[in-house]
Amino acid sequence: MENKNDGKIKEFKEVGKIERVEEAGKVEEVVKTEGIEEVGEILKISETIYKCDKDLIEKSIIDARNKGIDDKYIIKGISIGLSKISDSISDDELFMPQAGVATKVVDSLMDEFGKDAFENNGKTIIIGTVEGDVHEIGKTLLSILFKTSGFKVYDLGTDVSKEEFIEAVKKYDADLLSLSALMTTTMNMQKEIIEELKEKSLRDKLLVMVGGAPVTKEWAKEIGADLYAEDATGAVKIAKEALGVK
Ligand code: B12
Repeated sequence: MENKNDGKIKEFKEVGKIERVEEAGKVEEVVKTEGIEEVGEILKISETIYKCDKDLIEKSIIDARNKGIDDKYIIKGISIGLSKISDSISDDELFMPQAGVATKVVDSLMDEFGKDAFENNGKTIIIGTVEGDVHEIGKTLLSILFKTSGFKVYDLGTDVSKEEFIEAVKKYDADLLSLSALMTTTMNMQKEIIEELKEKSLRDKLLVMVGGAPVTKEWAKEIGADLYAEDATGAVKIAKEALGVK
């Protein structure tokens, strides 16, 4: 298969404390306040993630650890790389199987980071793909980006029933419920879940966000969801705004 992705992160307008600007074919990295070594490692990790190569991703993270780089910088690299993947899928620059590889590798590494490595913005998100739907790549990408952005995340996986979502909302006292559906045949579950939340009087203090390839802003409005985003980076931004966190 042709590889559309050359592995180069071409432009970061503003990502955390690093600015990368491409001018006349030359990439300039403008470092605001981070130490030089950390920035180099952050960029290395983000680029291996964007290259979607399992071995390179693992190696870049192990290397950074061996150099004593703090996990919070490693997580920043992961976040930058996955955000770029999300943007590239939207722009049709990246093949889905590649995104699937990167997401799976990163997901399998997430448990290695201690709780203290993540920022904590005090808000809790429950995420899952709705019942009857096993598509997990976009949902997992979003789940990791929520985690690396400071949210406490409970990822219920795929093919999650209405009842399981409701139980989790109660159990974890969630601030936001994030429902992914990748098929026109399963989108309706998002509606059913919102109706069930209303019936169980759980709707008022909870924001519901819907998304997935067939989901539109109009659908979100029609079923009474609070939030919609087209892709994972947009979802993080919108969730932060809606919940009033930085
Ligand atoms: C990979 C894939 C599979 C894989 C899934 C592997 C896995 N572990 O996830 C496998 C092979 C298992 C599969 C199975 C099936 N698939 Co499929 N699959 C796809 C495919 C090619 C890519 C999906 C994907 O991973 N995209 C990459 C990720 C990153 O993108 P994404 O999921 O869209 O997520 C982004 C956004 O949508 C958004 N997002 C996602 N979730 C959420 C949630 C929220 C809250 C927000 C805000 C945003 C958000 O952010 C993400 C990143 O930016 C799509 C085609 C397509 N172009 O979408 C078909 C597709 C979704 N599949 C389809 C079908 C029909 C099936 C099957 C029924 C096929 C079959 N006959 O068996 C089964 C269904 C199984 C089931 N019960 O779910 C159809 C659905 C058609 C429809 N009815 O709408 C599609 C559209 C293909 C097609 N053109 O026909 N599939």
